[in-house]
Amino acid sequence: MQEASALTYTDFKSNQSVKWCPGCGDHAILNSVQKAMAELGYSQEEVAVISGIGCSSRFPYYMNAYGFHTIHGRASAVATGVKIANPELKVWQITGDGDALAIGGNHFIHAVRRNIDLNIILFNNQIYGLTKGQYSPTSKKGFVSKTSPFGTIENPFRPGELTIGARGHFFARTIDKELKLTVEVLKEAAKFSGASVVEVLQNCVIYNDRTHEVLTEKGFKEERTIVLRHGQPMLFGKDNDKGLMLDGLNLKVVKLGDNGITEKDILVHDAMNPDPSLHLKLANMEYPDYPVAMGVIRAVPYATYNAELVEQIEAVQAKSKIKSFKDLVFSGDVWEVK
Ligand SMILES: Cc1ncc(C[n+]2csc(CCOP(=O)(O)OP(=O)(O)O)c2C)c(N)n1
Ligand code: SF4
Ligand SMILES: [Mg+2]
Repeated sequence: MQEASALTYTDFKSNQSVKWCPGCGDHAILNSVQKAMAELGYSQEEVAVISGIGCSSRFPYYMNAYGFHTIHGRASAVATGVKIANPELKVWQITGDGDALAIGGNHFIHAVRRNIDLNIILFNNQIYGLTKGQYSPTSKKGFVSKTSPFGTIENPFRPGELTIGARGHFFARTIDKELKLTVEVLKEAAKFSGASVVEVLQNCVIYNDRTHEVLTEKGFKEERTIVLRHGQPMLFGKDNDKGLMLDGLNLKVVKLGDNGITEKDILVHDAMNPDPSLHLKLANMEYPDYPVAMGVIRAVPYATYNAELVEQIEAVQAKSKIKSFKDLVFSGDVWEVK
């Protein structure tokens, strides 16, 4: 894949006026996606952006590329069809926490399990934005909303846990405000062959403002998040003096220098390990017990459904008398081989 494009990010902007609320995190994600596509060397006609329904799902209107704003919860189903019908297309699926994990939960887990080559960007604002503030499957337990006036009494999905539990091979996390990291992660997801799920923590200024603020607060974000990079030690903190170690089967936060701990004792990130155990623990880390993991947590190469489907069709066709419809004749009410 070519890295430098003749196109710039503005070439991926459509002529539509962007209708998201001022200050919505979706604006930054749109810019990051456009920048990533330009840096990946994409041309507009090789990209299809498929969404469901939600504020985030308005995304295809704002992209100068092929696109389809489909129906609620069905982004994965339509994106699957698009990829299978034209495997050459680079298919980016845009979906919200409601669209992907409530009404579309079933389609989402099966697209992930099948490892269809899609770039699934999951906008997680922990709320239904478009329908004006109902709680979603990722809202924190106890969250007060129009549909939970006394607080929710259910545990939220954790998108990373769900993706890995559905036998997903790629999961990454980033946050709307961190444009550089988002572009980096989106490019990694695009280069990965298979279903890449990128959870983007997104702020809805109207119905769930500041829900992720604890992770972006100036002066604290380095203490409350850890950016994982394949092959690098799991270090974090303003002075890069904290790290992660294993304590039995659990992760433990340690400080370099305490009890003689040196960088050599710190875990090195292996995003390509097929064993999902450690990736699951990293994806599930929550503040304040742990820093929240950002970056590519899991990226394990594996056969894709779309490639295997093409191979299977070719293998069956090679042995079959039927090469095309021309080899068939309609006889009575059935098709028969000529
Ligand atoms: C079949 C169907 N059921 C319900 C709705 C109403 N509806 C539209 S968007 C939405 C939730 C959107 O939430 P999310 O996917 O998190 O997107 P956001 O607006 O937060 O970006 C719902 C329930 C619908 N459009 N179609
Ligand atoms: S309602 Fe929330 S998610 Fe929707 S556009 Fe406005 S700020 Fe963004
Ligand atoms: Mg939402």
